[in-house]
Amino acid sequence: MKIAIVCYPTVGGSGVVATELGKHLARRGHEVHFISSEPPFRLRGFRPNVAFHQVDTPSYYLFKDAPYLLSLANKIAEVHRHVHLDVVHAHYAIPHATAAYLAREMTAPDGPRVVTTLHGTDITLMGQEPSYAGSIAFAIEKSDGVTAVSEHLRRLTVETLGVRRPIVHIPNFLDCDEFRPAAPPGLREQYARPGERIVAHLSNMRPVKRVDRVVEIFARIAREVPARLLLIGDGPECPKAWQLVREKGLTERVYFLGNQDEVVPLLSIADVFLLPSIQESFGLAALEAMACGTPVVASRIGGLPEVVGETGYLLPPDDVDGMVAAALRILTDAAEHDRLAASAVVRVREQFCADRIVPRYEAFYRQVLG
Ligand code: GMT
Repeated sequence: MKIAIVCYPTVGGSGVVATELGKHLARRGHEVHFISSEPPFRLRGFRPNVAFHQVDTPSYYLFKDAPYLLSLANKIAEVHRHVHLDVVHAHYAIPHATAAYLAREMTAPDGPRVVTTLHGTDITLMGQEPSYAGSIAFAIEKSDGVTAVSEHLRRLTVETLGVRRPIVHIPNFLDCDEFRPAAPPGLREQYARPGERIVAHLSNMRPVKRVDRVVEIFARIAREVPARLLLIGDGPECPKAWQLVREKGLTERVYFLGNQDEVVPLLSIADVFLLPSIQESFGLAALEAMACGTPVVASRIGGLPEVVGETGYLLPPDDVDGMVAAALRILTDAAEHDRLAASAVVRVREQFCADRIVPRYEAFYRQVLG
């Protein structure tokens, strides 16, 4: 098939999943066309069967913001006219599903089929905004096929946006050859002294991730056991976290590592992974930690129970005491740590590897193509 993948290029789960899907589809012999404002951050180097098409957004003094939606729709239509796409797969509904819909109408009657994957805040935050809700619901309804990354998100979309077209649940996935426990020799010693425990958090540091709470939980853990915190990622909440770390006198114990291309080594040296988000439709970072053999302590919200299952501890998002206690249990009881770590690796391998999930997208495209 000839498949266009439309996604955000920035660090964030939806862009990561879209990029990995495109890479795997290309490896399986499909012709893949990424369409975005920049090359997606996990799409590096030359890959057979992969092309990247950059969307230009010329500005004009009348525009407050350049109309990306129009340029994107135009680019999808242009690519289609040239290569005859079978499917345009929009990752994250806003504005990608609308652009794909416009492109299909612009190239009717031979336009590509539109598949939209809902990732989370496109429904849970932006989708609830009165200024966006109607047009988002419309674009979802007009897609030829819609998927959601968790059962929770699928249900929520039907309930809150009143979408009537069937939405298929296809979970996120990982490349299990890459995501596995792999701690490079000597790396742990770079971050922790012998006997110290390592706590990790990975996110794009948006308010929903509650990075301040990560620091708070860590501060309480560090009172009980010698420990270090790895904060992986960057985003608007970072300055707040820096400040909190200084206020709590933890500067020597917390590493702000920023965005990292390769997270497997860092996740593999961690003893526990914290994700106390307010919302999480899936929680790809938790899945990545699990794959690296790191037990998760996270909020029992959204799609996280579907991801973590019984392999970690899930608590109400406000239950800081509970999260501290759960993390301490993992950090002080080696048998409990090892039991959770082993079951997390098995769960990822049995349910969330690319070789299980990518064929489900292929089958879905075929179904949509009739
Ligand atoms: O957090 C965001 O708003 C970013 C968004 C994204 O585009 O990466 O994250 C959502 O999609 C990820 C990939 O499917 C999920 O793993 C995240 O749980 C989801 N974020 C939220 O629901 C808050």
